[in-house]
Amino acid sequence: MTATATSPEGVPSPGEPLRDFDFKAYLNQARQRVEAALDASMGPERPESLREAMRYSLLAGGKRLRPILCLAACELVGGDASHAMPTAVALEMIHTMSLIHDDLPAMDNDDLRRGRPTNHKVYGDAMAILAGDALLSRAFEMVAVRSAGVPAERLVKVVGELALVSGAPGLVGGQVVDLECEGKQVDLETLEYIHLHKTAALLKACVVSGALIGGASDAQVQAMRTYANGIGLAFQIVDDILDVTASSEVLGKTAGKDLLADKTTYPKLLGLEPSRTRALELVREAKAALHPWKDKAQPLLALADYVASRDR
Ligand code: GRG
Repeated sequence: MTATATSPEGVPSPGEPLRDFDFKAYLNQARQRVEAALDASMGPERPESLREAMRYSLLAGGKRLRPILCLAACELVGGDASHAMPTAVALEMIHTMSLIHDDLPAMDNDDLRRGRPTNHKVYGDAMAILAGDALLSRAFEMVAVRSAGVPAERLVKVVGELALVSGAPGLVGGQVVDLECEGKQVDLETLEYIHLHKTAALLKACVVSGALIGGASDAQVQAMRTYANGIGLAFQIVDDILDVTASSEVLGKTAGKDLLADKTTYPKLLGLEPSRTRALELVREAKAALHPWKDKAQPLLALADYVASRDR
C-alpha cells in the first residue's frame, strides 16, 4: 500500500487520494463495528426510563469519528483494535454526554441533534442532565472495568486522559469560556482557546488513548497529540463553515445557529475562503506529524482529509 506522496515531506496533500486504500469501505466497516459495540455496551441499566434516555442519544447515529480515531491510532502503533473498543465506546459516550448537555436550554438551547429532537425535548431537562451524567460515569466504567487484555498501567493512563478531557482542562473549561464570551467580540486567540478545549481536546484524547492501549512510545503519543491538534481545529473551522453553508436537514442539527446567536466563528473572523484555506493548512500539518509511519498511517491520513472535506 503506497500513498501518492507529493509534498516535500512525502506527506500526501489534503484531498489527494491515497493509492490502494479504500477509505469508504474502511469507514463503513469501522462504523458497523462501533455501532455494534455501542449497542452491546448498554447493559440492563435501571431504571428503565434512564436507560431509554441514554440509548436514545447514544444510538442516534452520528459520524462516530471519535471511536474510529481511537481504533485507528491503536492499530497504527501495532495494537489490537478490539482491545481499544471499550475505550472507543467510552469516548463516544463522553461525546454524546457533551452534546446532550450542550443542547440544554441553559447552554446552547437546541431542539435538533443527529436528525432527531434533542434529548431534553423528548425526556425533559432533568432526565437529559441525568442521562448525560450516567453516560459520563459509564465511560469510566467501560475503560476501568470492561477492558480486557490491556495492561493495567495503560488503562490508568487512559483514565487520566478521559478525566482531563471531561473536566476544566477540556470540555468544561472550553464550554465555560464559550458561555462567558456570548454577545462579546472575541479575538482569534480566544476563539482558538475555546475550540482547542471544546473540540480538539476530545479528538486528542481519542488518538492518544488508542495509542496508549496499543503500547505507543512517548514520542508516538506526542506525534498523536500534534496530529489531533491540527485535525481538531480544522474540524471546528469546518463546523463553523457548515453552519453557514449547509442545511439543517443535511447537518441533522440546526444550521445558521452561530449567526442567530451572534457567535464569533472562523468565517466571521477570517472570511469563508480564508477559513477553508486555514482548515487545509491545519490538516496538512496534522498529516505531517504522521510521517514516521509512512503508508501504515493511511487510515489516520484519510480521516484527516475527511475532517476537512466532510459535508455534515
Ligand atoms: C458535563 C463533563 C461535562 C461536560 C460538558 C457541554 C459541554 C461540557 C461541552 C460542549 C462540548 C461540545 C458540544 C463541543 C462541540 C463539538 C462538536 C463540533 C460536536 C459535533 O461533533 P460531530 O459533528 O457530531 O462529530 P456527530 O453527531 O457526528 O457525532
